[in-house]
Amino acid sequence: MSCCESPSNHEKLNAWVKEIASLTEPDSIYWCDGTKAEYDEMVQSLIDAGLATPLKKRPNSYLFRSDPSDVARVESRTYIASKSKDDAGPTNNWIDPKELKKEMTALYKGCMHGRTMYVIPFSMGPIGSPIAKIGVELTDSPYVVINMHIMARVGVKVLEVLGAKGEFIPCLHSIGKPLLSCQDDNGKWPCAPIDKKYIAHFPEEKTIWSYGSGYGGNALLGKKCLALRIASVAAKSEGWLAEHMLILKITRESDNKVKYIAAAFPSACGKTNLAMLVPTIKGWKVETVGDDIAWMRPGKDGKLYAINPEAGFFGVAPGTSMDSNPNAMHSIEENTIFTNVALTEDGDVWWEQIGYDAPGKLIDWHGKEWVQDKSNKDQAPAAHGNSRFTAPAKQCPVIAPEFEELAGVPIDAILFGGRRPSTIPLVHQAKNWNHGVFMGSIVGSEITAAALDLKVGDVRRDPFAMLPFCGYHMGDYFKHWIEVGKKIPEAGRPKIFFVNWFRKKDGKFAWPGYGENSRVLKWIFEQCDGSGKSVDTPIGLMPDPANFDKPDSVSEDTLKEILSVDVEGWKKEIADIKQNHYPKFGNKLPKELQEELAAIEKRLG
Ligand code: GTP
Ligand code: SPV
Ligand code: MN
Repeated sequence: MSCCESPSNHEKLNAWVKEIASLTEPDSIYWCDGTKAEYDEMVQSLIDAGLATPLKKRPNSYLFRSDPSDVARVESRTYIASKSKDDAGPTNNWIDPKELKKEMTALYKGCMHGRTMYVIPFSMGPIGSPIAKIGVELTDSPYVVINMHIMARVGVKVLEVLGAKGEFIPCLHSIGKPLLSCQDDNGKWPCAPIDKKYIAHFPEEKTIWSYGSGYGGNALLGKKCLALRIASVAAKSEGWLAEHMLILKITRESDNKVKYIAAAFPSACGKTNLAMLVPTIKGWKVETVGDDIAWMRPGKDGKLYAINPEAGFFGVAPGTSMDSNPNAMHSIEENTIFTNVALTEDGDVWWEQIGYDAPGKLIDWHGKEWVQDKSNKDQAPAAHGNSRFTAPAKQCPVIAPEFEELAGVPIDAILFGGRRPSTIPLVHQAKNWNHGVFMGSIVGSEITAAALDLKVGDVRRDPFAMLPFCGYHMGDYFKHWIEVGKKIPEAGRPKIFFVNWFRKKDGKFAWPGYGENSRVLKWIFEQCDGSGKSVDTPIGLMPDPANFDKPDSVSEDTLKEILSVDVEGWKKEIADIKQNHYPKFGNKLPKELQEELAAIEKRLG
């Protein structure tokens, strides 16, 4: 593999590739064609370099172990470098773009010594879809290339659609570890230390510069950087929504009626699981359209249409089992990349809560021998908390045919949620669109291992599950949601709900979650259908516990508790929003949200 010649006649693209090559000084340039042969060749070079371990038990699947400094997104090193600080808003890190470019250019200088620079043309969204966007990632990481093969549509077809003049989003990436002559990586994951990592976005130029990390959203630039941070800026000016949402299709088999649901939960809070859910109640079917990102646009028929811009799943491994998520387990049987999970002696993967004990001695995510000790509650986990699988979406047994639908699917319901041990009930429904926007704006959740530099377990506000992903001022983002609602006629406007699978009672989850969440989806379906029954409460509409389809494992008392309004808890919630959350947005906080806050405060008495 060494096709240095550009296969593209796009002058701007070719000039940019040349410019970056002369800055970063790679040994060679390679234009990716997206073929299986290319994938296999790249994997072989990673095996030869001691960075990938083939898994005997899973065809065409490989294990990678990253550096301990490079296991998740790093929010403190993620920047929105808009010209004005105010455009980035109070929730983003901001640096003046000129200053940041100067700083990063110095780091990029010669940073690809001893490496190949790969040119990855990719499409977010089905190739040729009017909603899709094209990006080109330049990277010195073959691990990134193979992941991008799975997560996006990559290759020559994209260059064909791009043509000579098409628009593309330049995405520059380096792991930030140049090699001196005769050096190699010695089988160690190459990256830069944390204080040299940068995940930078230039929203006015629609450009992404990432340096120093090879992991997940820091490095697979089509995902959080392009499809959320940069896309959210484009969406604001073009009248659509780029969201951290799964998309699912639910069918009531008795009459084959279908609803499409989009749901925003913060990182590692259950999107992949809900998207692939196997209902525990008879007569219902759930299929997956997407598990992490949704792009939604008002359609000509007055409905809101959503596509999943991705082509694969970059899913959380721990907690995934045949019990909790069999469809994910089937999706990762072959052609899958695993990162930071544990390795078994017979060449398979293992992680915490995979559903069975560790089969003998393992190699943990640090590369060290690990023997399970169930008597030691403090034993360090064998798989990192943010260890992940990368698998093609088409391998999911319940992938919906609409996954490839160029126009997307019409959304009936939008859900917000997070990990809230108290206060927030199992489910409640917004009275109208603006009340729903209020719900999105107050989402809070316990922090998970999906970000490296935050304290796991602390509850923080994560509006719309977009706190780390909104590319502009969050107050303007709230306003944009209100405006989009106005563009959709009432009849087509999705209904908005707030769910919480994570309420705790006596230190344990009060609700069984996973497949049992189908009972909540059924209520939501019926609310959208007009056939549902609900009670009006100060916080919104809720099911009556007396006629809610309850699982046997939940007592009537517990159900009542999680389906009632905790008035005192909500008063504290409202006080916190008033004193600590909403003031952050200053005069950019839409008056509609102030009004919703005042109204709920009044209703609570
Ligand atoms: P990102 O990929 O980081 O955006 O995460 P995600 O929102 O897709 O989260 P995912 O579905 O991968 O779930 C993360 C963790 O939450 C896993 O360990 C799951 O087992 C666990 N989880 C998911 N759904 C439920 C649920 O309904 N109840 C409980 N208790 N845990 C759940
Ligand atoms: C998340 O953190 O929400 C993820 C994983 O989906 S990453 O792609 O690394 O951002
Ligand atoms: Mn995510």
